[in-house]
Amino acid sequence: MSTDRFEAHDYYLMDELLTEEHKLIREAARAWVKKEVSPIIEDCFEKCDFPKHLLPGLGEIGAFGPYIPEEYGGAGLDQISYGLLMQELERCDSGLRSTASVQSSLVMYPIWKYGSEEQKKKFLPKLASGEWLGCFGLTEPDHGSNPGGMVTHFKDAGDHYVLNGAKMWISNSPISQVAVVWAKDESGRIHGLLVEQGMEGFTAPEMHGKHSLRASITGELIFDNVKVPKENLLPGRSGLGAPLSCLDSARYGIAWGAIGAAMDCYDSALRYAKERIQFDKPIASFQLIQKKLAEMVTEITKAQLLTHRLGILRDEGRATSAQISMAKRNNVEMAINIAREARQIHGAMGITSEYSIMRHMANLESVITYEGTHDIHLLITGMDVTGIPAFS
Ligand code: TGC
Ligand code: FAD
Repeated sequence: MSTDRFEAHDYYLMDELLTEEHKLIREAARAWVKKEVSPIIEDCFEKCDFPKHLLPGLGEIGAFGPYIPEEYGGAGLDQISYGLLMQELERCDSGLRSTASVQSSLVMYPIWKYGSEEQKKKFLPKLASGEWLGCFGLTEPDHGSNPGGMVTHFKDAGDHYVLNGAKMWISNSPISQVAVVWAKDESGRIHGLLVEQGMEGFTAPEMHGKHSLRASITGELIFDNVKVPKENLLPGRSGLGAPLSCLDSARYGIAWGAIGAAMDCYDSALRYAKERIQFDKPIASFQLIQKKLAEMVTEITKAQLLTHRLGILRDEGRATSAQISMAKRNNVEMAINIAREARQIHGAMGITSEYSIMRHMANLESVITYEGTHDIHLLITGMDVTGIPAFS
């Protein structure tokens, strides 16, 4: 078991941009993670075990639906607070942040934004407290980057809908009480349906064999003539823009989360470089090691500035999807590069579970793929600056 010796480094005095409330939220999350998660996370990763008992604690620190209004059980916080929470969770493990991202941005967000008042009252408070877990079904076996091509569909059968199809790579699906499922109606228009655990014909088998995000549970969603009550359709929005708008919120959280993973790798590398003696000197005294550390802190600082500004734009309702794509893409690549450099600084020790580096590195391979791959986000920026989509 590794010991959590994390210390945050604030090179550009970013804390001065935070309110007292922001700092309190961050410190509470940091303390909870250190006490409850750090001691068990390597073991969970090694055993591919999702630490389900942490769900109420995540609810208590406000990680489920931080920006959802308090009347629905959320914490009613701003976007910077949401980001800081995701940073602290991913500082420990991307899988932990994933659980919170999915619950907040991909399950609670669409119910809050597009759900009926009855749906909000039924689902949001239980999701906010962690009593219930939810998942988001967009990706299909043959439709990943191109969700608009989905084949999962439903038919109107009078007093209910009949849903058929399958989703794959769905975080939390095997243990979720509710799945937000995106499917086409008879005219081919995409809608969100709330499919509940126990509905006849609905199964969510776990997917095995992941070498990444092992402390997070991933599965399929299989619909075999599932009868979905009509009141379970999200009435507020249809079309591909509906699920993509949820991704905006989740991708924003990932941009902050990736900074957390990078901060952890940098902090570990800096400490190790000062403590490790070779050629009778700390390796931190060698120029090549200093180059790595200097570049790490530079890249983290740039990402912090980019992401803080994005948070302000989101709070003002001015952030564009393309700006979010830029931050997600930049920060995840930054974090994966830092994890690789930190691993080198740790020498052979870097591949062991004594340090979090290798786990972060493996996790970030999922993070750079989900919520839009690295190249899809590049194409989104390309489209934004040229006005020409190059997806197909
Ligand atoms: P396109 O024609 O560009 O757009 C279709 C409609 O959607 C609108 N739109 C958006 N609306 C809101 N937010 C966004 N970010 C939006 N992007 C596009 C667009 O304006 C249009 O509206 P309308 O009214 O004109 O119909 O769509 P396209 O089919 O060409 O695809 C564009 C593309 C490739 C960028 C998009 O499909 C995409 O982002 N693909 C990546 C798929 C993806 O990110 N999947 C993620 C699955 S969920 C997940 O990974 C969870 S991991 C969870 C975890 O564990 O943390
Ligand atoms: P593909 O779309 O097949 O892409 C393969 C490669 O082709 C990539 O490099 C991609 O960039 C490239 N490519 C594709 N299209 C283009 C193009 N037009 N131009 C250039 N290159 C292109 N999905 C959910 O719906 N819900 C979840 O909860 C969820 N959780 C996940 C958890 C994990 C651990 C993982 C790994 C994935 C999860 N996903 C989830 C799925 C994820 O969103 C998809 O894996 C992702 O969108 C990419 O789809 P794909 O894997 O099918 O890759």
